[in-house]
Amino acid sequence: MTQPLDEIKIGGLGASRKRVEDNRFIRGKGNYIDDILLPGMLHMEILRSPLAHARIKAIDTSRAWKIPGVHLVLTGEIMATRNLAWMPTLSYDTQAVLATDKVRFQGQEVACVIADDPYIAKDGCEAIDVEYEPLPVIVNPEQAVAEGAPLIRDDKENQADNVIYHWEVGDAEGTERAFAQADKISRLKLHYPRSHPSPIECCGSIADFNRATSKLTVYMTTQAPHIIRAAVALVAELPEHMIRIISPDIGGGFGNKVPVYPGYVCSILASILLERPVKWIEDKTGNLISTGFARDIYLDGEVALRNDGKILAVRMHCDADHGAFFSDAQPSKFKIGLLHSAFAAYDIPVGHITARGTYSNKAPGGVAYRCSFRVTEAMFFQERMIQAAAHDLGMDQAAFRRANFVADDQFPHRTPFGFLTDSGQYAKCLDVGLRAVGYEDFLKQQAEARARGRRLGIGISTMTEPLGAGNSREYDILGIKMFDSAELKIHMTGKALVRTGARTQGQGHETTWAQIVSHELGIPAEDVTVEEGDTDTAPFGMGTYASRSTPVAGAAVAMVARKIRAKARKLAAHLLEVSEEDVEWELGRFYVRSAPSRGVTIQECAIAAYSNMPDGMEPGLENTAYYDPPNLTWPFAVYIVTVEVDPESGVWDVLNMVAVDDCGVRINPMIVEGQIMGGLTEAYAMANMQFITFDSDGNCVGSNYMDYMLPTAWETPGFELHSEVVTPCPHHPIGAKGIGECAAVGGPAAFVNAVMDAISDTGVRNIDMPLLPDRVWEALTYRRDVSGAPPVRSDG
Ligand code: MCN
Ligand code: CUN
Repeated sequence: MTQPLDEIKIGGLGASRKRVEDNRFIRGKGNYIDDILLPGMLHMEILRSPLAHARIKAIDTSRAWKIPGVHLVLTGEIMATRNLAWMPTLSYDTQAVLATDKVRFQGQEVACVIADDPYIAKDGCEAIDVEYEPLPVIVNPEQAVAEGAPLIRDDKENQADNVIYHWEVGDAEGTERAFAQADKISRLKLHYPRSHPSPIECCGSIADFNRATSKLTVYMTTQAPHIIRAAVALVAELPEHMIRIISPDIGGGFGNKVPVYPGYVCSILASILLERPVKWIEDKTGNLISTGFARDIYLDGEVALRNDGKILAVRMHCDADHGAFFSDAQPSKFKIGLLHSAFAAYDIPVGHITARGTYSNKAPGGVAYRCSFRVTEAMFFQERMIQAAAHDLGMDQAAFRRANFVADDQFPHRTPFGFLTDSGQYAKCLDVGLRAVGYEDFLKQQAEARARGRRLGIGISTMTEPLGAGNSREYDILGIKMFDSAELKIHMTGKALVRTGARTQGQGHETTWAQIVSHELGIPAEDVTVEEGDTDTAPFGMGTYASRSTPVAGAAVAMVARKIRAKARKLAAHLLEVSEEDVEWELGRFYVRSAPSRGVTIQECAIAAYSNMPDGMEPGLENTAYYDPPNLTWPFAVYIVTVEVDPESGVWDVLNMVAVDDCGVRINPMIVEGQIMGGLTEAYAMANMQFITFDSDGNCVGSNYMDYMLPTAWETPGFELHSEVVTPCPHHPIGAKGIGECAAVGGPAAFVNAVMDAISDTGVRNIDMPLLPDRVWEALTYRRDVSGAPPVRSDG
């Protein structure tokens, strides 16, 4: 008898396998975009606008052209001759590639210089003379809709004001009726500030157009190479087989590398014009002031309550500031993304959400920074409103949540805003968290400390996130449905190559996809190579964002492995000289049901596929599977934070943080924990220190790492992670749900709620993030809410 394979030992499902990609990263052998050198390559730099809103009177490039080593100076005027001064956005708006008429935000791309090296190109930018006529500036929605506000998008026909859309969902009348019957109405107004993904590697591209073959190859920092290829094909009217997008190693994406940026487009046109490779590498300030930001959204929310703690209805109005162009890279038909996933974990009979999007003189963006398209805002609003409601009712915040959660036997559950959540054990997660943090004890300590003038606080946040966009009935990008595919080739030696259309940016796909193959076929994970990111070799896929890789591409990997197993079974029957019905499968091996010791391994089937196949069978052992997810996956988490606030300085310290994440079956528990740690770190940073805002002239405050801080291990508190709650996803082939963003989505409210709890006796209802010491101090000292909405004073 052969020993059954130990799945953990071969690196299958549940193995905390070390990340194979780290082997090259920690040796400095990664292949990032700036590592790539092509023969004859030129370098591009971008001239950006110093002003937030101004008419361009004249651009004089003559001095730049004269600099030795300058090959090309691109302006909007030249782009316009190719119909490329403007480009369409994924949200059906238009965005300037290089400004022609006006600049509409500080940092907007005005011209590009292509030269022998980046320094000459930079000198070239400085030699361009632009004459601006300043215009009044808008930095928030209130200013955008004010009487007499300057019209930002005067380039658009039929755009008479600065409003992009009005949107609503839910039942307005039913909500009204429920509010009329409420014992109490709890109201909260706040601003979720602009935040920035800020990956360590900035954006960049190398365009390489070959006149002889007419083929355009672009190396690009993109999370979604196939979508970029489709967009280039549509915009440049080039056939797809003449375009190759390669996304090399990516130094962090976090949503920043989903949108299409002017730099990409300009490097492509420059390469076509010059017939040489053109490299563009963005600098850190360029990244912070001009690329896709996140959030910047205002909430006016109300909860209708019964005295016994039951939530009767919720009502929310949200004002979203999108910046100068509506360029949200999100695939839903909903203008405000998945904001209406709010309250999905709570059993709420009725609700109504209205939203308004407006333009402002700020860089475009809004949806992306570790979020499933505004889920971060949705969960933040939800958990801040829940805490305020519990406080207003005088109820314990944990008990209030438990009383309103969707119960385990209520799934699939239809939310008042139309989502269908799939599964979960919400109360159990909460209980695990409360026990871990020592809830009852902490409440006692808090009361004792308060009596001695010390301010302790405890904050709870929960989140459920719709991950895995999305089923083809409801999601598309430019009409392209959101399925993904995986291709699996088993070599004759039994080693394998798997490719998907996702693109890892640090999440570890090279490690985890191999584990799925290992789980399905019993091939050791170390025998499976994973490739992603090259549209010439990878099968079609919609890319990596919204933690959709495991839900969609990962599912496709499982499905293609099953196709391979089905063929291998036929080979096994042939080798064992029995009929297929008599063949049984155990991990890595087929055997004869009546004689279990007679069997063949998957590796023996692989060689047979090339050397000894039954009559009539096509040789080879490879296949492709497309996966159209039936629903989104809905992970759940509870985050609990305890803090101490120093009333003298407003400084707050985290005493303890507990995280209970249920993302279904964990493929690689260590990688999942890494994702949660990273997300909590970012959540802490958003709540505590990341400050990027604007003064009344539209100057970006926070355009560098002195102001916009990245937390290091020094600032970051420790986190205690819990993995004991596992609710397998009912519709995913291996029961996995996404995890990549959960902690960043649910984390911020836990920190803010903790600080608010510590000062709950002051009557202060809200301090906007980041909870900088001066804001907390102001709230404590003057007993008033502190808004973080721009404009800020720029004189310090
Ligand atoms: N995983 C697992 N078991 C599960 C779920 C996931 O082992 N039940 C593993 C996956 O196999 C994968 C990783 O965890 O290796 C993340 O998987 P998933 O939740 O599917 O998320 P994606 O791979 O689609 O990653 C996207 C997500 C997003 S949208 C942002 S933003 C973000 C995030 O990932 N950006 C990141 N985490 C990041 N981590 C790093 N290091 N860098 C980024 O840019
Ligand atoms: Cu919203 S950031 Mo991730 O989806 O790439």
